Amino acid sequence: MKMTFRWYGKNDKISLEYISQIPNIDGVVTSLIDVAVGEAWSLEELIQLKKNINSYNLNFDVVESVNVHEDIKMGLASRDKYIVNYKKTLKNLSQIGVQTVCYNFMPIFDWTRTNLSREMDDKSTSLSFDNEELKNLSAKDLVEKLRNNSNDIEIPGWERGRLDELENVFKQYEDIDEEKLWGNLEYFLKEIIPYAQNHNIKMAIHPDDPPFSIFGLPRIITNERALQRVLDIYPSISNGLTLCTGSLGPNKDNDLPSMIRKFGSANKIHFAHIRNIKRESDKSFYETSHLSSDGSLDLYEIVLAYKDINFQGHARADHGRMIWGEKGMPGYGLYDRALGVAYINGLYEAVVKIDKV
Ligand code: CS2
Ligand code: MN
Repeated sequence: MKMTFRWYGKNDKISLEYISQIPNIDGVVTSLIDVAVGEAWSLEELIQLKKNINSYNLNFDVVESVNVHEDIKMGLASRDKYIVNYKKTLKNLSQIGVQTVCYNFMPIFDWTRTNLSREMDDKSTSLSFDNEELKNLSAKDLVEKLRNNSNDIEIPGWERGRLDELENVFKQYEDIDEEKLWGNLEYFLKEIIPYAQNHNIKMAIHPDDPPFSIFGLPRIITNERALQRVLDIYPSISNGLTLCTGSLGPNKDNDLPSMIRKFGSANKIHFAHIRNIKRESDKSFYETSHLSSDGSLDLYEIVLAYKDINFQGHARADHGRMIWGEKGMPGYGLYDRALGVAYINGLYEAVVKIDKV
């Protein structure tokens, strides 16, 4: 398992130097954050970015994310031009040696929470999702609420331009049900996967977060059956998964260690996101520290499953809380994610060594 850390490029307050000081960090995962969704990423900028990352002795093997333009998700005629751009980006990424590209297929909203700074008993703050609260909010209310709640930081996946068009986009989704969305994903994969394979890039779809419909929008990448369906659309080494425990975890029926064993032993997990959440009532949850006893997921069992399949891919500690007075990008501060890495390192060392006793 190669341990990585998500870094938001020059907009990130966390420096590459700090990241390089976290024990066992192999590299960062990042993206060209300022390029609008749907535009091709330039080779020159990628070369610069890689140089900068490498100068801190960090690798740049994984991109998170090359986002998919809404027109592709909606299946509009204009999708073909965005697919052409997507391929250009993949080609340029392959030229700088990127191996894995994480992406998602969530309509309109990327990861969604109702509170970006819920205060815990110990005064740390955390991201949370309250399904009852969501029922009383319109999509627009939620966008406003989160914008006022994000320390003035533009949250990736929630970029202004795209969300300002909200009503319009919602209207366009009115006649897109789950099966239509599957069809649009199929169209995208049949174009992209063979191209990625020719360029030695592994695509890794990120599950929907949370793994159920919100605001009546279809969400399809939610469980084991769905992940298998993605893989069956175009079987290829380049058609794989980002197994995100925190995104799949709010649904208690998702047995994560068993999914890791199943998809991992078939060589389909290209990127592992490891974090914990605490389930509250049905469909409500909050993000906890990574520690098993703090949340609903057993991180020991999860890491053990990765050891059992001899996982050689990239992993990262996913979101963290805000602790020690840090004011950072929601979910993406330094301290708690670094604690997460240290904890995963410890679990990994233990499960490997105990095996040899
Ligand atoms: C989230 C997402 O769970 C997560 O990792 O922070 O933003 C995720 O990075 C994207 O949806 C992947 O495309
Ligand atoms: Mn994730």
